[in-house]
Amino acid sequence: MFKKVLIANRGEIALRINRACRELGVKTVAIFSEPDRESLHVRHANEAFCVGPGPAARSYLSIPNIISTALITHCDAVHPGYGFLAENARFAQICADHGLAFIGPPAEVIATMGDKATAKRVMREAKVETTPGTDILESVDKARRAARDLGYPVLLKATAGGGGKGMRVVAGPDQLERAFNSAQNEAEASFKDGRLYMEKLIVSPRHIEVQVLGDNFGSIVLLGERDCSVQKPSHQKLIEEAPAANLSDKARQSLLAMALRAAQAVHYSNAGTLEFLVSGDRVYFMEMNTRIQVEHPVTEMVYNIDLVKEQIRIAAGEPLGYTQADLKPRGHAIECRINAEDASNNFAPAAGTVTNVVFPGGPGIRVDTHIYSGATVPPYYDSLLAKIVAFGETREAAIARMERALRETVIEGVNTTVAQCLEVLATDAFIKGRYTIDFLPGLMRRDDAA
Ligand code: MV4
Repeated sequence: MFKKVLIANRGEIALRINRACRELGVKTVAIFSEPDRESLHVRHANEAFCVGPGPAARSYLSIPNIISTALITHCDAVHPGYGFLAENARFAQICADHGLAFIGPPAEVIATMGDKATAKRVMREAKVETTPGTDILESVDKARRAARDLGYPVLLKATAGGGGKGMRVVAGPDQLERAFNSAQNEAEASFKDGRLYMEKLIVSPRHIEVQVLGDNFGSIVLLGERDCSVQKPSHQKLIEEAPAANLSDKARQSLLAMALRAAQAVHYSNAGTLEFLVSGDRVYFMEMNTRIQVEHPVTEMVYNIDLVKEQIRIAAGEPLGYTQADLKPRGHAIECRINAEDASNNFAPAAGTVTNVVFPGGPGIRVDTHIYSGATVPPYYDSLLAKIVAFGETREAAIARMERALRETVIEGVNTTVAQCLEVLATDAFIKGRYTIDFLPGLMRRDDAA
């Protein structure tokens, strides 16, 4: 096992990683930016070092500052968390080149999955069904022909993208050129890579993802699915649950079979997530995320497993020590993301000081947060304040518990998503477990009109 891990992140996930390390008897080194000096992740770590000013490019994304901190403090591994450098193949390779174990898959796997068009090609070759579409399109002309073949509506996507950046729905041929140019410009500006590919638009699918764990000896297990369809128009997830409600046996079987084939095809190791679009019984591979995800706690609750500890053990060279048959889910878990946001500014992420906070507790409730009364929310980073997770023996019990927990929650000083979460939990579509990716934008539009 490692002796000391550098946690290359901030916020709740830095705390989460610190907890896993402590329980494994591993020492921790936190890094922080100047505005994060008073953060909980700094206080809880064995050592902590400032790596730069507020803007992430000069602190949490500064590879030289992070690597030199890890080397000076004699760390033997780096946990990147999610966001920031978590899916940066160059960072993973630089860690390896400096004798630091990167707690994640190998750099080549990150690079392959990070290029979305390449990832789809690899999956098609592995006989995993992907959304019908093209490889990279070199010109508007090629895009026009491809759209005619696929049939409108189509979707242009950035190969360097994911998460919706550089993505455009094209309803008909008259919109194609404009959409192509604006998607290309956005991708070029965001990723310095303007290359686009095209897919047939799947109308009103569910977004369901599968958690995988692979060790360095070729063993791969699946930890079921999460339904992440409750997302804002900005593609920010609001509520996730495990297992997915009302998933047909047929859809679940193809989802899991495809996830296993996909993970095996790239010899996946460490924790990863395969994202699928599900429409009726049809399942299409969309992307693979080569990191621990924000919503990992819902899987932890139903599988009674610590995914972050598993990540660390795997990176330290330990075998999984269990097989698929040993993994049996139980009950139901729901996560609500509590973000700071400005309701008067189109729910944009907000900064400020949390003047008073009381988080919920009691049976079946888990709260992952770095927030305390007096904590500041700097403007530089994503505005996740807390994840409230409710477990129940049934979906109904989990919903009731979540509602109870949200009503116990007090957060003063910044506006949050607590009310939005409560609103979703009260809808017929959510209660019945019959919702798709169009559900939340629809709910929000009705709000705007009111
Ligand atoms: C799609 C799609 C429909 N058809 N691809 C959104 C983010 C990026 N990861 C891919 N996304 C989508 N790809 C095809 N062929 C719909 C979406 C999509 C979406 C996916 C998951 C969750 C929420 C979403 C909201 C809007 C669009």
